[in-house]
Amino acid sequence: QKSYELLIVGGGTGGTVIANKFAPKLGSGKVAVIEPSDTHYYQPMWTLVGGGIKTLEDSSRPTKNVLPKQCDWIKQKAASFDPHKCTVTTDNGDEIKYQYLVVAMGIQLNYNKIKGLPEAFDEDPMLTSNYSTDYVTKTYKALNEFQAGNAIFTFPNTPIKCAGAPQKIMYLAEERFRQRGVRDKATVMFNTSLGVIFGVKKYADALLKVIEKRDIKVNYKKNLIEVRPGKKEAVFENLDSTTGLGETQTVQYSFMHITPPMSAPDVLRNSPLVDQSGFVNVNKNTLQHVEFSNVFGIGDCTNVPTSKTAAAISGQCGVLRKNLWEVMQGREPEKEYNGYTSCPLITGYKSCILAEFDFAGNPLETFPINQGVERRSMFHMKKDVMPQMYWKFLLNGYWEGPDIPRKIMHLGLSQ
Ligand code: FAD
Ligand code: UQ1
Repeated sequence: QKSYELLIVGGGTGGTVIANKFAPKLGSGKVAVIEPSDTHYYQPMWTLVGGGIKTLEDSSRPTKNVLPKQCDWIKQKAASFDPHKCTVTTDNGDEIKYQYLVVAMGIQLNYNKIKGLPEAFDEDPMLTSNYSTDYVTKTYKALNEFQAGNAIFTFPNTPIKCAGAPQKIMYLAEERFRQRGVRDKATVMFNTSLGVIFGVKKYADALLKVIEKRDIKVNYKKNLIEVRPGKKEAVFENLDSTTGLGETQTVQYSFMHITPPMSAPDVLRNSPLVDQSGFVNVNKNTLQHVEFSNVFGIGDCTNVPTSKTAAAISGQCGVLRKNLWEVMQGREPEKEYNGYTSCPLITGYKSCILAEFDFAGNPLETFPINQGVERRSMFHMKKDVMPQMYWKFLLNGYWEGPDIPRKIMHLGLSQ
């Protein structure tokens, strides 16, 4: 049986950041990362891949190149957790013991919860999804083949990662249709399970203006439940109790971008680490597990009530670094996460609204300018600056969110 001082489960954004913060400090053989995938993806780039601005290769690096050399990479899937015995068992039956555990397994995509999926993706080239490496490269091809009819963009009835992504690709598509001269033959529609376009009012108001200007139709409380690629039909369930709850509606699609229902990973849901929602049950401020004090969680797999993004991980990783270190020294965790998260809401091939906010949904903007308007500068931030920040600084453990730059830039200014 192998044993580590720190075991990290999941080597995506959160797991890799934490490995890079602790492995050099604790030394060789002390830290292990359980991660089944050979490839690490910068998922925020997939919106741009779907829009034809970047390639899938641009968004990837070999896992071995992003993990620190001092850590052991266990190329397996975690299969079960026993936090009372401080062990994790992997798919091949190995039991690994830990002193401290960080869970960073991300969120699970459940395409199969929609009838007809995932098979329909193989049958119909006009069905796409930026959320998966299997389908993201279909998106731009389909946008270039689209001729006429309904272009539908969906938002599921579950928590998801990057709540802006389902509509960002819609704005790129709408502009691409205009560039290609097919816009007047297209009906662009956003069918969302939610009752609002975005959770923070300031940015929701800005997006509704964009939607009006671009002649996009928004249908609220509509949840995709079935796809029939042969007939090019999409079936939506009505979630609105005032207009026939549960009734279904069949809509013809020419093109459809699907954001799948998501959940905590099954392995976690069947473990003692989660709350009734299935997500890892941590203190939202300290990120320490509420029951097991030697366990922490970071990112999309936790029940921290903020929007699930890589930007949120930038806000969480410094808190986790400090608090885990305190606990390792026998002290209490003191640093508190404020819920910082961000969503660069791409609204076209040269524009972006950079939403940034905290737990309360109050805007927490880095730049001393109003970020609630479409800006070309923010598009370049998203396209050119953020990827560099991700690979060079965040993953390596050198970027702990924009708290300090925000304070500096706001010195002497309002806020
Ligand atoms: P991930 O980075 O998803 O990592 C989870 C890891 O756990 C994976 O490597 C996986 O292989 C591993 N894993 C899963 N199961 C197991 C197991 N059983 N055992 C071991 N390992 C396992 N964020 C932004 O900040 N800005 C954006 O603009 C943005 N846009 C996005 C657009 C799209 C289309 C998508 C899909 C995401 C976007 N995000 C964005 C969200 C961002 O990518 C995620 O929030 C972030 O990657 C979460 O990090 P994580 O470490 O929690 O999970
Ligand atoms: C961020 O730090 C981050 O992680 C690198 C992102 O992930 C892609 C983001 O989208 C954003 C917006 C931030 C925040 C950084 C700044 C400079 C506002």
